[in-house]
Amino acid sequence: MYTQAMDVGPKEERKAVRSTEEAQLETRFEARIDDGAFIEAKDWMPEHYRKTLVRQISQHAHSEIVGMLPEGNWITRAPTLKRKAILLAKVQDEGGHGLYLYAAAETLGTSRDQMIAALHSGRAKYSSIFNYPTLSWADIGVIGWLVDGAAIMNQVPLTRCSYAPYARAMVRICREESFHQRQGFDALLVMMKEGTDAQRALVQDAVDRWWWPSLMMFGPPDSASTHSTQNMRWGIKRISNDELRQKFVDATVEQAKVLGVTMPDPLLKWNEARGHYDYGPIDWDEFWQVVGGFGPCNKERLAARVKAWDDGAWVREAAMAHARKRAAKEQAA
Ligand code: BYC
Repeated sequence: MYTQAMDVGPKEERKAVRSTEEAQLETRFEARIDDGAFIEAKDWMPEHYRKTLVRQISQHAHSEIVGMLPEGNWITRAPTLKRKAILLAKVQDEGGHGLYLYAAAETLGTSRDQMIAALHSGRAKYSSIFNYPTLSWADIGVIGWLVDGAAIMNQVPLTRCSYAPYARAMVRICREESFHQRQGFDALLVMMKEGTDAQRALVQDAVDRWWWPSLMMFGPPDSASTHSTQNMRWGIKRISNDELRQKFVDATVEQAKVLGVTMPDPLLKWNEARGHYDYGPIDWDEFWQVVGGFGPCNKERLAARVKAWDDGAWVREAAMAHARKRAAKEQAA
């Protein structure tokens, strides 16, 4: 230590001290993670942990906000007052989820404006699933059943994520997602059990179109998942992409039997030895196309978000003017 200090100038010396301190902080941080402790916003954390969380939480928030669009498209066309009220509440819930999640990401030192600019410029991702069109009323039921069902499967483990503000936001979000999944299943059950042949055909057609994209929601296979190893190590991710996908398949196939629909997969079969359903190959080329911006509705979704942001400029300006006026009044008092 001594000789090193004599060899280097004051600047290098400070750097060496800082990096030793940082190494100690990192060791302490890793030990806390190993103990299963939660990390709070003001705790020290490695820069890579912070960046990873901002990436995931902001992408999650964007998914909730963009996810309002395919369902919002059907609010004016819901078949009954009851279904309309339920759908309105669900879409509003998604907006609320986006806001909790932006707030959780802000605790990591990134502003909401920065996150939204990243979405609008196409730099930030959002879930692939929201780039598919909602063609009939049955799609709304299927989104609740399959898309919210997949979301819950992925999000329940996030209530135990090592970053406490994200974990806390997920508790409330998961409760609301359960209601979303049930309302979707209920809407489909009514169509299947009390509906006409034409309505039953609409449900089957929607299941045929949404099944594979729902399986893609869990992300690439573990072998191609760039972030999984580090995220599992840090306790951000608790269960792998493939394991969650399998749990979702096992749960959903049983529910499909109750509904009386079939999944569009001839290879779907119970495997006694594994104790799980086997399923056919997922078209990962389609997934990467959609993630890369070339899905059926990517351009439309982003354009709708940018337009909503531009149309809302006057509200933001008015809120800022009001805040300035209040601050000036308080200062004068
Ligand atoms: N779509 O290394 P991987 C909802 C990206 S909204 C697009 O496995 P990770 C709802 C991934 O970002 C539900 N991109 O990543 C709302 C990465 O790219 P970058 C949204 C995807 O993070 C309204 C690359 O592929 N849920 O519930 O370890 C109505 C490699 O992947 C997708 C969440 O956001 C995808 N599907 O694992 C109804 C949950 N999958 O960033 C419902 C929180 C992967 O390096 N997020 N990519 O450029 C997560 O749990 C994880 O981020 C993921 C991916 C499991 C999604």
